Amino acid sequence: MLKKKEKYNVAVVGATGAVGNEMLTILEEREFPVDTLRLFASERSEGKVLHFKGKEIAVETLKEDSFNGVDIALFSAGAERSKIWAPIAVRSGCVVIDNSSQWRMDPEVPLVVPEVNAYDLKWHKGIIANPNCSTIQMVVVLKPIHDVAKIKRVVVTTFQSVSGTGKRAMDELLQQTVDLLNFRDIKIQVYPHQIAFNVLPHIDKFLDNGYTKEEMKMVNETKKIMGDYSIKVTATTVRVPVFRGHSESVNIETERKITADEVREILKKAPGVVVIDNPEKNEYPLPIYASGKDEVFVGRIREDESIEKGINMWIVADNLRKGAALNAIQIAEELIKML
Ligand code: NAP
Ligand code: 3JN
Repeated sequence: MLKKKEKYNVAVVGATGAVGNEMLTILEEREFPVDTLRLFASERSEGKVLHFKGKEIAVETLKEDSFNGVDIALFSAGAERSKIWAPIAVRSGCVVIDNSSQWRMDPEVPLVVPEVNAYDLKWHKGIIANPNCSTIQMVVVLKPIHDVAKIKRVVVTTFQSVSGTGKRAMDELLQQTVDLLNFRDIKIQVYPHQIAFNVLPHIDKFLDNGYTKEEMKMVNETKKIMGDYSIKVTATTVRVPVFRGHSESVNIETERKITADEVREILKKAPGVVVIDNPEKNEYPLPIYASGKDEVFVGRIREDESIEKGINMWIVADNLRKGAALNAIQIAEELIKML
C-alpha cells in the first residue's frame, strides 16, 4: 500500500491518448511530487517518445511486472485494459486511479470527486474510480445545493464535445469540417453519423431500457458519489460538434424551497465552482472559455416556474481536465495528503 514519501513513482497507462496526454500536462503544471514516471500504451506506440519536465520518456507496453516499484498508476486506456491490468497493478503494491467505467459501480471501489466525497478515499482497497466526465461536472455543482435543500430529482441534457470520444473523434470532426467546406465527400468512421454541423442524441451503446450507457452512467454514478440513492436522475446525452468542453442543461427539484439568488450565493462559495451569470451582459458559461480551465462553470441559474421548488442551470467544464485527468490527479493529491 501507498506509503508517505517525498516523491512518488507514477505510471500513466494510456499515456498517448487524449486523457493520458492531459495527465502528463497536469502532473507537470501542478508539480505533483513525481520521482519516476513510466508511460504505457498499446503496441502501436511502443518506443514512441513523450516529454515530461523537459525529459524524454519512451512509451512501453504492459507486462506482468510493469507495476513493480510503482506507487500510483493512473489508468486511461479503456475499461477492457482496466479490467485486466488494474488488479495486476494492485497486486504489485500500487494504488490505481482508474478513469474507465470498469470499477465505478463496484461496491468495493470508491467513486470519487474530491470536492464532493474525498472522505470515501478512506475505504479504498487499491482501486479508486474516477467518474464519467458528465457526472463529475454535474455533482460538483449539485452537492452544495443538496446539502442545503436536498435534491429530490435531476433532469439533465448534455452537450458533449468530441474530445470525450478521444483523439480519433477530434481528428474526424476537423477532417469532416474541412471536407464539407471544400465541397468534398466526407468519411464517417467514429460515430454512426456525420458529426460536423450535426447533433447526435446518442453517446455510447443503447441499452434495453432505451437509454444509452452514457445516460445510465450519469444516473447511477450521481447517486453513488452523492451517497444518496433516493435522488431520482434522468439523462439525455448528446454529442455536439465542439472540440473540447461539455455543457449541460440541468433541472433540479428540491425538498426545501430555494431561490435562484440563494443558489448563486451557495455556488459562489462552493469549491471548484465559478458562477458566471450576467444575462444582461450576455455572460454565461461557454465551452470555448471553459476549455483549458480547471473549474466547473455555472450560469443561467433561474427558478423553474413550472414547479414549486425547482431550479434550472447551465453547467460547463473541460471534460479532459475536470472531467478526467484533473479529477484523477486531484484524487492522487488527496491520497498523499491523507498519508
Ligand atoms: P484515446 O485518445 O483513444 O486513448 C486511448 C489510450 O489507450 C491510448 O494511449 C492507447 O494507446 C491506449 N491503449 C489502447 N489499447 C491499449 C492496450 N492494449 N494497452 C495499453 N494501452 C492501450 O482515448 P481517451 O479519450 O484518452 O480515453 C481513454 C479512456 O479513458 C476511455 O476509454 C475511458 O475509459 C476513459 N475516459 C474517461 C473519461 C471520463 O469521463 N472520466 C473521459 C474520457 C475517457 P495507443 O495510442 O498506443 O493506441
Ligand atoms: O463520450 C464522452 O464524452 C465521455 C466518454 C467516456 C468514455 C469513453 C469510452 C469508454 C468512457 C467513460 O469514461 O465512461 C468509457 C468507459 O470507460 O466506459
